[in-house]
Amino acid sequence: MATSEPRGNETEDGPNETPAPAPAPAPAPAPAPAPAVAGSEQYIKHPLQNRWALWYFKNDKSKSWTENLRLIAKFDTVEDFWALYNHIQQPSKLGFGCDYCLFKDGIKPMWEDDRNKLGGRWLMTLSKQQRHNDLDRYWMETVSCLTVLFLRVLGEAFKCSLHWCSHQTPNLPVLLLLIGFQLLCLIGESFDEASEDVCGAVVNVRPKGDKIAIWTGNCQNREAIMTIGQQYKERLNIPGKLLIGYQSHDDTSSKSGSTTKNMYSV
Ligand code: MGP
Repeated sequence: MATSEPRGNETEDGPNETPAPAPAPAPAPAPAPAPAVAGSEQYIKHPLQNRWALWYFKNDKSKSWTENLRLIAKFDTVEDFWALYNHIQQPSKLGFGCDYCLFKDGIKPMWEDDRNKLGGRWLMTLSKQQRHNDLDRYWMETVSCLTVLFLRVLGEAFKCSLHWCSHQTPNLPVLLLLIGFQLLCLIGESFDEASEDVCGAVVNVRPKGDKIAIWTGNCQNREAIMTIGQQYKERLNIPGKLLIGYQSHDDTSSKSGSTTKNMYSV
């Protein structure tokens, strides 16, 4: 797994500018499953059904939007996901204007990609207060919803994380993440067949309020989109009366005002 590391600290005025992560070297093709060593024992990494790519966007005004987008790492095992997740800054620590994008390998996190261009996104807009209260948790939940394939290897992944805990003395953040993961596994629901439609997810850190979105591949696939939206909302525990909207990328990219009309809402 190749990684580089967004770092930043928050001040009272909001997150600082963060140094851009170093460009990621091309990741080696992943043997699945790959043997790994834990202490004196060998164990097998637990493969996901998709390989995922994590991207980082830093808003440098001297560069184009595309140039500001960098690949951080790819992963296709549960273990590599957690290694990466533990290594990078949580969204609430990123600077304003920064994004994380987690997309299936082969799909670039942009409207123009063939797998996105007919699609759209379920968009959650957060209040400024929610940066402290909800942002990191929502992103964690989003990522876990997205990599539904974790849930297909649920039993194995669960056993694996327990095994890992019992053979390591993990630091507190790792331990908390593992506990969180195990809880998510236990309560997890998947998007089922609709997960095929999922392309990725994006978190935007913005002074006006942060945003988290799940991108899907075809805004005409009403059934899949509604399934994803309903399960996502349940997963995040969003109250029923609070609507979230789905907007096509076409509408978003051609909008003239500050809002885009919703094609669907749940
Ligand atoms: P944004 O980063 O998605 O949201 O888009 P932000 O910063 O909250 O702005 P707002 O317009 O939603 O209020 C900001 C700008 O980044 C867009 O207006 C585009 O210029 C550019 N941009 C964003 N995306 C997702 C893309 C993309 O996929 N492709 C290209 N070419 N530009 C994009």
